[in-house]
Amino acid sequence: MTRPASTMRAGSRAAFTLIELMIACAILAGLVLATMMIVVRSSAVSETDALINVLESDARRAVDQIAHDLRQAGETTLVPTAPTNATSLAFKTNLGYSLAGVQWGPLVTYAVAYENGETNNGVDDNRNGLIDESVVTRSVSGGAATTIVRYVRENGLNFTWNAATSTLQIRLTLERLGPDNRPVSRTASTSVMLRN
Ligand SMILES: [Ca+2]
Ligand SMILES: [Ca+2]
Repeated sequence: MTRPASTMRAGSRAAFTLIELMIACAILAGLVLATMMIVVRSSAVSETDALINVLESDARRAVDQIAHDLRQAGETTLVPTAPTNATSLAFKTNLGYSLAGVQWGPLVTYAVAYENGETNNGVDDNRNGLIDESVVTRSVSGGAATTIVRYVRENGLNFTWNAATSTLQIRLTLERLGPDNRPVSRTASTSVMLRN
């Protein structure tokens, strides 16, 4: 027994509609997936941008603080003298003049120290994703050291004397883990002309 032609047309039309529906669903799923990937990617990008802003701002603030101290420093008081890629620096600042000459202030020291739980061993001891990360400390006359900035890359603080221009270059590199667990670092630097 043969089915009427109208029934066959209706059946093929229904099958065609089902295929169309499946294709439409596949396209829709693809679009949703692509949109989700764009959202996730742009979210990671904006998190990285925010982290970069924090790193740049923290590095700049710390370098500016060190430079502020150094502007009144005496060239002859620098320890080490004429530093080249030194990771610490001590100096005295000029407090004024008397008959005896320059009145030097107490010894100010900027240095790096390993972050709490970190030791110098090439291993991430405190499990924060950063290896041998440090902090920059400031101390006066050998007193208690105050941390002025954290997340300093190992050996990320650097002082270099330029005798030709009587300037001291300060470089500081900070590093933290980004949203994709890859390290993001930023460096701030400045040169200070010593007045004394
Ligand atoms: Ca670590
Ligand atoms: Ca370590």
